[in-house]
Amino acid sequence: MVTVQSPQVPAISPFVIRERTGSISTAEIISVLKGEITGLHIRQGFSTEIAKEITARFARNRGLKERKDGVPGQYIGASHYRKDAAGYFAEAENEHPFVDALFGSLVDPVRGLFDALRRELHKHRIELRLATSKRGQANICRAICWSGTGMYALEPHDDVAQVQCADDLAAVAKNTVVALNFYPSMPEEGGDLRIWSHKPTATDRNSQGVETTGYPYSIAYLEAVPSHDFKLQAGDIALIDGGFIHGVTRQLGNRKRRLLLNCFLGFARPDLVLWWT
Ligand SMILES: O=C(O)CCC(=O)C(=O)O
Ligand SMILES: [Fe+2]
Repeated sequence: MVTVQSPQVPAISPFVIRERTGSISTAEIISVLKGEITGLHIRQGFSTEIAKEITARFARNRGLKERKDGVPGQYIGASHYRKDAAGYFAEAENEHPFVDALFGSLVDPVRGLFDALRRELHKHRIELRLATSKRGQANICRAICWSGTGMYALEPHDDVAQVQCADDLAAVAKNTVVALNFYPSMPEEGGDLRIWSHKPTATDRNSQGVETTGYPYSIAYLEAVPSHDFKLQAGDIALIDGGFIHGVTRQLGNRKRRLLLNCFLGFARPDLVLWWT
């Protein structure tokens, strides 16, 4: 008997989007960690002067390199994508000085947010710290310019599949994996962060052949799924539940590059939140 497998139809997962101008609050970050908010966009969330300084430091950083793992982009720092814990923490240790050089002596928004969130969680007896192993410690962020040339500068993906492979972080994958993004530089047009109303399961990933990577989902698979575009500007901050499929639309206009500072965080235990890249 021949069985014909029906194509997996993506289920719609309702999402909650919040967009506003101003300073980010730790209460909102905690709401994203708890899965109460799916996407949070804070316009003008950090100083454009600091944004310019980080962008200039990125361009002259000696640690800037091309990604060689099938995701087109240039970056500084370490990525756990397609790595086991040993490979990831070794890369993180190696890249640490280059990540530090992005900020120099600046009072930067990434460490600012990390410190404020650590103080707030501490009040609730929850520890926030960088993920660590015998081989080293995660960096506070990585800096990336995506360079895909098709419809997407970064193709649709989820951030959870990659974590399930990185031993120590696997506990976090059972909870909300939050992607935290700061945008020091944005093109005149395009480069939107698009999020689809679909949180894939392991079965969905298998049907798309992305069980260990979560990357890339085809445009056909997402065709009937509603989406939301975050229109970003330099100085904006965006947090999303990385379990929902998201991608970055093509950049239009060449005068300014699109630069992202990115990290991930999530509950490893009810009393521990880990932070990694
Ligand atoms: O560049 C962005 O806005 C999103 C980045 C992202 O999805 C990732 O680094 O996994
Ligand atoms: Fe992502």
